[in-house]
Amino acid sequence: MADERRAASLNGISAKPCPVIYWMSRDQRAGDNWALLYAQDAAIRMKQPLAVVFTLAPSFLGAAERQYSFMLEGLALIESRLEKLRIPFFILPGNPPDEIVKFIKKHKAGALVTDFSPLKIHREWKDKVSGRTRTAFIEIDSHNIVPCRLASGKQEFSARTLRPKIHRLLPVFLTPVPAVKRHPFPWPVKTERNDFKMLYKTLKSDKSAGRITWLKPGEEEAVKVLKNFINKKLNGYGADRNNPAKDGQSNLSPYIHFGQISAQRIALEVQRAGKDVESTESFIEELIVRRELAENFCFYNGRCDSFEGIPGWARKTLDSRRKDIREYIYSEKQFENAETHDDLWNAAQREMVNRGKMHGYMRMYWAKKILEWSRTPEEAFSFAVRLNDRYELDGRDPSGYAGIAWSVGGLHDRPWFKRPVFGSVRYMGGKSIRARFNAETYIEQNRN
Ligand code: FAD
Ligand code: FO1
Repeated sequence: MADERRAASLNGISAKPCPVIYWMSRDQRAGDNWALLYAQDAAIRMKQPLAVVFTLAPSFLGAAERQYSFMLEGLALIESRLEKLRIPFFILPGNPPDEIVKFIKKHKAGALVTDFSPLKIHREWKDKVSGRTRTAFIEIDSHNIVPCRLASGKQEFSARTLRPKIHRLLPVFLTPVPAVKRHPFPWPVKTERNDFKMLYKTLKSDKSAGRITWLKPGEEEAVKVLKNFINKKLNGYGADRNNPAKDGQSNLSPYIHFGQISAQRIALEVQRAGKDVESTESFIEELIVRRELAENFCFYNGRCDSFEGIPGWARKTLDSRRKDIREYIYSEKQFENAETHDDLWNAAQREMVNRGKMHGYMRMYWAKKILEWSRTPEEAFSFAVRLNDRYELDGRDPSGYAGIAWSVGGLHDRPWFKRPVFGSVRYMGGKSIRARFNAETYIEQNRN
């Protein structure tokens, strides 16, 4: 059964008994998908066919070949899964709002269902669609365990303020997701399979940040990575997750970012496994509270991807430090080429460029040093966003924007002792971080 509590009507129009379309964007999976379930329920109730549409933008927030190929390979696998469920899957290249409007008009859709995203770009797409059609348009939060709108009605101050709100609602929302059925009302015309060769040709993505091969895309691979994490790493997560020289994290963020696995499924499997209590709690805190705090930030703060989005106190303290002498100043190119004086920072940058995924602990150090070694905090923020979004497989995500805003702009944090350049934004020093783990091993692992 669909879950009405996850739904928000985007135009107040009621569904009509005509075909139902699920416009998939962020939750790229056939299983554990509340938006697909909602669309199927509506279609079955009205005895109508159902189709899934993905609109493929030629460029998307600086995404490069590595992210597009991870996404398209995942979409190819969804096509096969949906085919077995008698649900056609159309991938339409072009400008997303234009393409979806043409599609719903052509097929005289009775309802358009889409997934939730807090990002401005998706909200702009949706506003354009709402303005151009009279078809019922419903958004379903299938990405968050506690739907973002219900978790809180405002931008939260910190994890401390969101945590109790999330935990209060977890027993209501952290439940197994029903399976999608074989659809009883077939699509009226026979559909061709998507031509992925042609689709690749429509992209204007940067080819120099090439494919990543150590992580394989898709729903099934995501489940394998989850199982491997539960069996081999979860017991040690509490101790190992902050050790960049160890492979102690789950590596699930690229799958979560593209929606190839749901956070809900991950949380349920991790809890069911009954592993070390402290490690399980620490993982759940990251997966649910920290991740959903980032969603809350981007949903209620339209400038989450820029310096303008940081809290007032941090802007003030950084403003007061504009004239401080920077011991080193690097250009974006020098950062990109890992040409700083700091071999630990360079190793982190190389890890991101070569593997498409920098260790979580190093991401904080990496962004804080960009602030320390840039001309202005605005420049630092935009360098960090551009590099993160170009090279990280999980980039272009609320968690990335919140992570950068935390590091550069004190978001969700409190004022610390005053220092040059940082003011009272929390500082991270090379010496103290090197003392926490075997930095030489990490540098060696990421030498080239
Ligand atoms: P695990 O430690 O196994 O955690 C499991 C899941 O919990 C993650 O997949 C993620 O969904 C969530 N999570 C963990 N840490 C955080 C966090 N600090 N904030 C929010 N959610 C978290 N995350 C992204 O998904 N995309 C990004 O582009 C991104 N950029 C970041 C940039 C900076 C400067 C910082 C400080 C953090 C960034 N993060 C980003 C957050 C975090 O570092 C990654 O989510 C994590 O390292 C992903 O690896 P994992 O899945 O192996 O993590
Ligand atoms: N979503 C779409 O609906 N269409 C796209 O063409 C598209 C491209 C894309 C490329 C890289 C990437 O990281 C994400 C991309 N997404 C696209 C969206 C994505 O699934 C997420 O919704 C957002 O990045 C928010 O997390």
